[in-house]
Amino acid sequence: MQRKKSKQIVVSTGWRLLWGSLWCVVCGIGWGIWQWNSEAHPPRPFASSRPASPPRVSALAVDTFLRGLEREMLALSTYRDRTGWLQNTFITHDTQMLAAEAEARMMAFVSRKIKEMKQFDGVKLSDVQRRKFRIFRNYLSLPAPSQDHLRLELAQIASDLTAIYGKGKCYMATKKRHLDLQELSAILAKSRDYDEQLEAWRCWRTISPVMREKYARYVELANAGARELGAADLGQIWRRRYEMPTGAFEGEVERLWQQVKPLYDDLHCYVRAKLSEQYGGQRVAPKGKIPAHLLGNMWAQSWEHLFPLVAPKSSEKGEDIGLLLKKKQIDPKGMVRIAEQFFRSLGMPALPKSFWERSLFAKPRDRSVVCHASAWHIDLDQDVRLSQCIEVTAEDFQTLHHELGHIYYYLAYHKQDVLFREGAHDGFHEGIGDAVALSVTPSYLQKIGLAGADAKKPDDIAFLLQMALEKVAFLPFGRMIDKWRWEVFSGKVPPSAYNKRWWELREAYQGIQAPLPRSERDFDPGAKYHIPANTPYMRYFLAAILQFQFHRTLCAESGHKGSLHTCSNYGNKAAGQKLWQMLQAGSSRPWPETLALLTGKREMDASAILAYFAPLQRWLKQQNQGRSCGW
Ligand code: X8Z
Ligand code: ZN
Repeated sequence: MQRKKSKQIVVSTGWRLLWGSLWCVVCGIGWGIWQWNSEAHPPRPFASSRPASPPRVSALAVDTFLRGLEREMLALSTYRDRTGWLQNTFITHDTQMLAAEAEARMMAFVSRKIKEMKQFDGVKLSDVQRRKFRIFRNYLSLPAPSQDHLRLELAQIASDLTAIYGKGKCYMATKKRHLDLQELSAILAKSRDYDEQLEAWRCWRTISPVMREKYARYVELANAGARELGAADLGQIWRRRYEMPTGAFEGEVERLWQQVKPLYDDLHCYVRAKLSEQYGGQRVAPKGKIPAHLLGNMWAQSWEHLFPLVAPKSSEKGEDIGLLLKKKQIDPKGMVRIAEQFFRSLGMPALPKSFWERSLFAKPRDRSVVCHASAWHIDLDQDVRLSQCIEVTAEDFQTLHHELGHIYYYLAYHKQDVLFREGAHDGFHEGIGDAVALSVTPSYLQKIGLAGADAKKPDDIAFLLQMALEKVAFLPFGRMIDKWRWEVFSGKVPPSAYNKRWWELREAYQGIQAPLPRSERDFDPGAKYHIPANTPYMRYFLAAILQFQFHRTLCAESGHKGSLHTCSNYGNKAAGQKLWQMLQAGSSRPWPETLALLTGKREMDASAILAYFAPLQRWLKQQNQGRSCGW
């Protein structure tokens, strides 16, 4: 996640920081080695033939090394994030080059430091030192080979892929013009015209075939980088971050997936039946997979836009938050203020002034930007920013809370040592804002005056169905993306099978299918942001589970009685205090400890999401009676 300023200043400040910190770190290391030498090999008057004793390095030498490393890392990551922010909010040839160079510098630094760390092999380290070494080894999501030209090539490819996605536009013949992702998404969300939706779906997938070759090369290079770090491939680096024995993390993910799969199956069965009624059994086979373009979302990853189509006819459906916001003439910035107010009601601080000055809240008309929402921690201190092309919709209101979750995490852990300024694991980071947004209930909307006192509240089932379309529908998608990537990184899936395997997994996990023939001339994974952007995805699956665990704990802290889905922690300082305490810990301890700090339990566990949706699941089972579920 990353950050701005005028180009001139970015470059000059960046170089100053770089040189300054390089100098300091060189001092630090020099001093560290000197210490090591003088302790392990005290001057001896006569040569001895005794076998060398294992190196003994003082804790101080390691601390000195780490302090230097963290200082330099801070400077480099700040520069990397400033150039990254620039590219993200202004995609041009030059910003791409700048971002790629800064990334390459960061990569070079990591390679160099990891080599230097070898001087401490066999040395007894403290828990904190060992933890910092481990975090640093797995720090990069994109480690590069140590040869300069390969490193630059990889950074360049990564930057190109992001830019191709960010600039993506395609021609829709029926509209006689080029459309971007936001416009195409709006068609999928609102249209009920099979062919129009199909055209929008197909159109977006024409932006990604050009990525295919670059992606295959990126996999080769990143794997080479990963192997230099002692991993079998890049997927292993990503999994190592969860601090579990090799293989155990995959088992953990599968365990969680099996816990929630029956709930997904019930939802799938119900939604398929409704779509079959809408589009006819020829187009949506009552026992088959659902065509991927009919679920209201470009990737069929969440289905909330289907709510009007699948909601029980006689139920009270409640108010659409997007309409409420529009009625009150609340603009994008106003939406951010409402979300900020929620976090403040939990006792958290106001967002810094610079956040309001430097963030991107709306899509600029005059330049290409990456519209996919992101939260940035530019200087790992108070320079936090949001980049989001906010539209006044319920979906973007939800996303805003998600992003502010990242930003409050940044603000909470900024006093930790640099290497601990991270989430307990990345699923925590993704789950905080979502956990808070679970408190955006109909009662809360009334309480803050967004909905009038006389506003209609949705029935429990309608409310839960709306939530399930967003949260439960997401689960298999969250599960399969990195299953695909891990297989690609391990070589199990070669470039010649990229698209085939992608659709096999989509079919198996989500029970959806491509509505048109696909081939290896296509590269459908590239049409999902996180693939070209190299953002690991398992984090979102974990977050989808964890957020309910967090919510359940905070509701207990607030003294909530009754069903979980009616709980809102708005204004509850005790709950906020507990949450803040967990956020402050950053990644300073193993995540099970941090999880226990909040929830009292060391395991991720799907029982909270199942409890939340239990009334809906009972209802879905009734509705599905007589239907043949599964695909
Ligand atoms: O990418 C995001 C956030 C930024 S971290 C907007 N999400 C995933 C996605 O859009 O695919 C949030 C939910 C899943
Ligand atoms: Zn996020």
